[in-house]
Amino acid sequence: MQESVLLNVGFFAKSCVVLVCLCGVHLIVALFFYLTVSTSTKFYYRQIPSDSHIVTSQTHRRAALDIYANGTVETDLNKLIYINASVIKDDVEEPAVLEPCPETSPLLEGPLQVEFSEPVSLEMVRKENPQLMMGGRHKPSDCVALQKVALIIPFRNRDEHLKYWLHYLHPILQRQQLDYGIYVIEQDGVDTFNRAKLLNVGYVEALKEYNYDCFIFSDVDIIPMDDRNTYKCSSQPRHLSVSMDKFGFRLPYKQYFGGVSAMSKQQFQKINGFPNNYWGWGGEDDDIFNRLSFQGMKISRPSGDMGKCRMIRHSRDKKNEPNPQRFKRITHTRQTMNTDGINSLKYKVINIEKDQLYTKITVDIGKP
Ligand code: UDH
Ligand code: NGS
Repeated sequence: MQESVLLNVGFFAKSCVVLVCLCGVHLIVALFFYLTVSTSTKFYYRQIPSDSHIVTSQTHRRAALDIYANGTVETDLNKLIYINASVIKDDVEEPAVLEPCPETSPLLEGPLQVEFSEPVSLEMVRKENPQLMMGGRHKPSDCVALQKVALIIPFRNRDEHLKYWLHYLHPILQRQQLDYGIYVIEQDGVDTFNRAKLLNVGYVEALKEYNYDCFIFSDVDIIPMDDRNTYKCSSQPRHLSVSMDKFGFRLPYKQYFGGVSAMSKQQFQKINGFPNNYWGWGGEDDDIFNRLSFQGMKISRPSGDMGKCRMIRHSRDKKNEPNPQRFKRITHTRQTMNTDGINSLKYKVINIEKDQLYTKITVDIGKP
């Protein structure tokens, strides 16, 4: 009898040990899964690039969960963008969904101090803008930009001006919440300069890289003095440098369209781009104005207050002397615009340089 009681106690004790062991194993397994999942969540968040779009709306997260699994997916769907990471688990993963940016950016500061007395270096500008992607590209991280904007700069031997332009413009364009890229189009060789042809090249080359819908054509020496002068396109072609210091902060004449202008892809195509045959200084901007008005478009402009800008003082460049043919040419725009433009553009790309701050494309555009 005593023996059987002892046997029963022994059996009971053993059962308890087994039970405790089972609980332990269960705990370890639970702990293992908990740790694995939380680590993968942390990993997921680390994997999101700095420029991707992180989201808060729970409804949109659910929608994205239903639609995508595995891999990075970026698509425009009902104006929302979904970016998913590897493993999707409804209660763990939070796919990124973005809403469109507001019509007016909340980041704007208004009037800005612009001066050119302190020297700037490219290294310094790179450090000021660590968030840029190669080629001088950027887009907002918390909303979908309303426009994809290519900024085209005609260029030769103006490195000092380019540094100031990049120093001032990158922060402004980011505050304006644009999805943008900077294209410096450099004329190769020493022949007569041709601003409008370089701008045509910039349009074509930028479109090879990304589906831009808006093009800003900017001289390298003009800096806006107010970030409310948004570098984007409107329903009509837009002139942005309307109130320059060198003209006493006024338009020099009503049809003036030089300096900085903005045109959508459709507007640019409608006028067959810019003329290719204005070699040397002057007249090409008047020809562009003529093209736009012959196609029934009107110029839109910011107010004189918001449109204030500064030009970096400089002397006339070599091989950009006033073009003696310019007055005659602008009287023939109607006859020439359908055959001289983007449809007749010929050039040869010599080099493409990708910097953090810009894409520089050196081109042979021939000579007069
Ligand atoms: N550009 C160059 N290199 C050149 C010529 C022109 O990069 O050799 C580009 C540059 O982006 C410049 C734009 O073309 O901003 C327009 O050329 P511009 O600055 O020569 O034209 P602007 O009308 O000046 O601004 C004309 C000469 C002014 C002489 C004033 C003398 N006091
Ligand atoms: C006009 C030129 C434009 C030029 C504008 C401003 O006379 O190309 O002056 O020039 N048109 C002709 O010559 C036909 S500026 O004062 O900026 O040098 O943009």
